[in-house]
Amino acid sequence: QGVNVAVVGATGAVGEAMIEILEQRNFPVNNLYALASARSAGKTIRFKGRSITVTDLAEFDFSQAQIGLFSAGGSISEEYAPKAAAAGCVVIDNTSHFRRDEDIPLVVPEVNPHAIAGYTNRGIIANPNCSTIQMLVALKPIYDKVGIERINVCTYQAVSGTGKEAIEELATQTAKLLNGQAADAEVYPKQIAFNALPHIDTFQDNGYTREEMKMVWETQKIFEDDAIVVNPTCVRIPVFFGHSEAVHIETRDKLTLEDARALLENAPGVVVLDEREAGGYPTAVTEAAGQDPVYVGRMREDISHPRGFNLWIVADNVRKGAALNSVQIAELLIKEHL
Ligand code: A2P
Ligand code: 11C
Repeated sequence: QGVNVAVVGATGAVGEAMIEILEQRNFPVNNLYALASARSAGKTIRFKGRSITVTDLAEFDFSQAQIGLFSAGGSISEEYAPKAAAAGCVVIDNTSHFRRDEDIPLVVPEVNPHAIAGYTNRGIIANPNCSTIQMLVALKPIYDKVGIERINVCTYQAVSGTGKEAIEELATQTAKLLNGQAADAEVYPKQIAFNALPHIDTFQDNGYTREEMKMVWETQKIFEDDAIVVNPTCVRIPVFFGHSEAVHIETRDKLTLEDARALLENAPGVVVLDEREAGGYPTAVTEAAGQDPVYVGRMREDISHPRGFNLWIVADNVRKGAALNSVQIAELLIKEHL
C-alpha cells in the first residue's frame, strides 16, 4: 500500500535523479507516472526493474497521483502545479516559481521540517535552490547555537545545475578544445570549459544575479529571520556534478573551532572532513558527486573579525540540492501529514 507519484520532467537531469532516489530509498510508490514534453512521450525509463512509458504532461490526469515532484522549469510549474493541486495531488516543486510566495512553504527537512504543514494552503511545497540548501544544512546548528548575523558566500557551481544541455556543452567543448578544434558556446554566454563565469541566472537591477538573490531571499525565509544578511557571488565552473561554497559567517556570539566541530559532527545530513593537510578536505568530484551528505571542511576562525568563522561546504547539487531534498520532503509529507 503506497502512494501514486508523478515525476514532471522525468527525462531531465533532476527528474532522472528523483526516480533513482525514489527507488534507492525504497519510497512507498504504488504507481509511478513519468511525465515530460510531447517530444519524449513513448520513451521508456526503468524503475524497480520495470519499464515505464513516458507520458506527455499535457495529457496527464493529476487526480491519479497523490504526490507530484515537479522539475521541468518555472513556466511549466506555473501552469501545471495549481492544476495538479486542484486535482488533489500535493506538489513538491523544484523550480523557483513559488518559492517567495508567503503562503507556500519552502523546506529543507534538516532545517525547517515544521514548515511542511503549510502545504494545506495551496497544495504546493517549494524546494529551495541547490546553493541555498547545502549552505543552510551546514549552518543550521551554528545558527541555533550562537546566532548568525551575516553570511558572505562565494559559490563554485557545477554545470548540471543548468540541465542536460549544459552537461553536454561542457563535455563537447572540452573534447573539441583538447583536439585543437574551435568550440562554440551556446548554453552559456562564454566558454565554460577551462573557465569560470561569474554569472548564474539573470542580472537584477541591483547588479546581483538572480541566483545570488535567491540565496538572500531563501535564507531569510527558511530561517524565518529577516534580519540575517547575505552577500553572495555565484560562479559557474567546469565541474559536472557538485557545488562548492566558500562561506564566511559573522555570528552573534563567538563560535570557536571546537564548538563548530562538535556541532557539525552531530548535525543531521552533514559529514565533516577537515584534516588540515593535503587532501584533508571535501571536493565535488572526490566526495560529493553521487552522494547524499553535505560535506564540510576548511573550518577556521576568521583572523580578520572577532566573531567571524569560515567553512567550505560541498554537496551534490542534483541530489541534496534538488532531487534528494524533494524526496525527503515527500517522505515527511506521507509520514506526518497525508
Ligand atoms: P523533455 O525531455 O521531453 O524535453 P533539463 O533541466 O535536464 O534540461 O530537463 C528538463 C525537463 O523538463 C525534461 O524532462 C523535459 O522534458 C521537461 N520539459 C521541458 N519542457 C516541457 C514541457 N513543455 N512539458 C513537459 N515537460 C517539459
Ligand atoms: C544552478 N542553482 O546551479 C541553479 C539551478 O532556482 O532551482 C537551480 C535553479 C533553481 O544553475
